[in-house]
Amino acid sequence: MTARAQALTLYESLLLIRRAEEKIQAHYAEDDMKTPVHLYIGQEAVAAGVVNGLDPADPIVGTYRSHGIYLARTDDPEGFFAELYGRVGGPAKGKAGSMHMARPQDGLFLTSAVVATTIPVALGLAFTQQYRKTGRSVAAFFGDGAMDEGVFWESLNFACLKRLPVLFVCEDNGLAIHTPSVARRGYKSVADAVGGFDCHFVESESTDPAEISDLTRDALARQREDGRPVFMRLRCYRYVEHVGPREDRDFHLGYRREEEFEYWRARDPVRCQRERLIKLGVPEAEVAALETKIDERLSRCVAEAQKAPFPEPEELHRDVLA
Ligand SMILES: Cc1ncc(C[n+]2csc(CCOP(=O)(O)OP(=O)(O)O)c2C)c(N)n1
Ligand SMILES: [Mg+2]
Repeated sequence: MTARAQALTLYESLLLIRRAEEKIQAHYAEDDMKTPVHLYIGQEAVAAGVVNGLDPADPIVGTYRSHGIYLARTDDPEGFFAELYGRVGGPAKGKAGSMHMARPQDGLFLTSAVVATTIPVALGLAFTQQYRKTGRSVAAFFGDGAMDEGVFWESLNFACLKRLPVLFVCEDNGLAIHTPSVARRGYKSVADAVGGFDCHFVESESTDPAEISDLTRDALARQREDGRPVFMRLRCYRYVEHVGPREDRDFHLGYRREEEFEYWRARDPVRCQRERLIKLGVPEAEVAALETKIDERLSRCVAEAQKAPFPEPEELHRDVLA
């Protein structure tokens, strides 16, 4: 793929995530989306970059803040909005909502509201890849808050011990709800703490999805060479409140400072990628046409979801494993 085509693909991926979430912000107050929403606005380069760097067949697990990986992996905003509106066309037939978006046929196996719980599941998926010699690696996305859970460290330990093909992707926005990481960590640095384990360690605060994609690809190549798992600490910043659609920033709560937001917003992934396209010589009209295409597609997704049927009452007990 040429640099130009790659830049366009990544811009489309970033913009689909950003604009889909802006649609949520625009419609949430109508109270038809019966689901909590943990928006990803500001962090898009992580999902777009890592998913681009993975092989499309590499399995993925994520958290309740997984709109980005869902859209980047599936390119299915139709199902995405159906799920948010609780309609049958959603990947879980409208029974999961925002926090449990998954589409196993695209390799997105599981996301969950319970912090860190999908990480050991990623190890199970990775063991399957190792046992069946598929050559695939499993990406486990989680927030920095998941590193406060014992199961994270057990999983890292076991993956290193057994050389499981896992890519630990820590989406480090420095916050767990309203608690900054400095108030939660008893270790000096993530690099030191994770550096003691027998894995590859990658750290970045890039908001350039191409750079993150390259880091992912390189790390996977090293992992496939010697079998050691990879830990990627990808710094990022969430622009809006922890949960909910409100556009106004929550600096008045006092748990984070506006200067941090300004620092990150100066490197906003979507705006910077647009600037890169123009520098690469993509005509303004071509970029604008792409933006219109995405906006129109998303408007259709919302309109279709709003009038789609709800699941039948019998569905309540279907797909339930307990
Ligand atoms: C096991 C568990 N403990 C506590 C919570 C409550 N909780 C919800 S979100 C959250 C913070 C997680 O922060 P992080 O993992 O950094 O993800 P982010 O919201 O920053 O993406 C917590 C503690 C939970 N959902 N699950
Ligand atoms: Mg966090």
